[in-house]
Amino acid sequence: MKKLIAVMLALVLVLALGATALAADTLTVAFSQIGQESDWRTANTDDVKNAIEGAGWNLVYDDAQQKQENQVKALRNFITQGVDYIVFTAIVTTGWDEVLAEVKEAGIPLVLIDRFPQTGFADDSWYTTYFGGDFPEEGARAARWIVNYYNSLGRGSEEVNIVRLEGTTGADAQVGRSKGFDEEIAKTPNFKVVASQTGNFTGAEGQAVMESLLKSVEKIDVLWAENDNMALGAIEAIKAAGLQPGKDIIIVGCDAIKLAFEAIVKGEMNCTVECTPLMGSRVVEVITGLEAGETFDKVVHPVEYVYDSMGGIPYTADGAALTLKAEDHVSERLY
Ligand code: GZL
Repeated sequence: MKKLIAVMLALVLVLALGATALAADTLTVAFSQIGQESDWRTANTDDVKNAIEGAGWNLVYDDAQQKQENQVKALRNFITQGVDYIVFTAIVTTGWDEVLAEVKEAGIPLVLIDRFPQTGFADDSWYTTYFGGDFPEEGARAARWIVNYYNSLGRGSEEVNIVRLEGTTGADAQVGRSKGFDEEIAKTPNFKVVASQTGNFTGAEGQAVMESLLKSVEKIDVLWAENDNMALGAIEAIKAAGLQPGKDIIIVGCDAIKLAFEAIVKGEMNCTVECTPLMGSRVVEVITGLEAGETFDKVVHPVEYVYDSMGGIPYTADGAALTLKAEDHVSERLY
């Protein structure tokens, strides 16, 4: 009997050691996330976290609560913990050189998603690959849609006043969307941005800024909001001012979240430019590939569309891609 117990104890010990060894072999992937400012961000967080854990890897997650200094701290903590990979989206484009040099020095592969950090490094060896929206193109699509929408109504030569709610100042998505929009809308001088202010990608700030713009801007024909949450906040302000959003003021957003589709179906919004938050499968594909010695293109953008109330409005530079009707796709939206 004693012999049997000894054998069983030995077996348990071997299994326990084996399991520990397995856990030690399991990759540890760290994810530095910006915060929880929008529906897009929540969908992005959930999708990436679920994919990393779904791959059987250990996840080390940090929510920076919208503060760059918290992201810098998180990156340094990841280095100290000796994680195998870092997944990173930069709240703003500047201020990263020192800590990203430390990440490179530590030899931890950096997988960039969503917002791209600008650096002064001599080459692009400091990161493995970037996956995220083509922000200047997203801004240009919004501008093209506005002009083509007015043209479709035979009103393309009117003087059209546009107000803009910008995203978080200095964020890659804000800088790119504003630049892309401005360059495109400049081709039709009768369409003018008469006021532009940050709403920081949040519904509450978008509503507050729109309340103030409604008082200060004499004639507003179009609102271009650099994300849907700000557009939805602005819609509340427009209604409170006794105006009809989607009719008295044309509303264009960005992200293509389900709430925007529902607002378009309700007639309170007119268009949303897609920017997908679903990046988890790409993160797993990249890390799995890197583990197998693969390399990846440095910059990869997902295929994205534009949805509106009517369909058929051109939104690409070549005029080939046409908008899809939101009401035909609202049921399939995942976030
Ligand atoms: C875009 C992303 C932006 C979204 C906003 O890739 O960085 O940040 O458009 C989010 O909704 O807050």
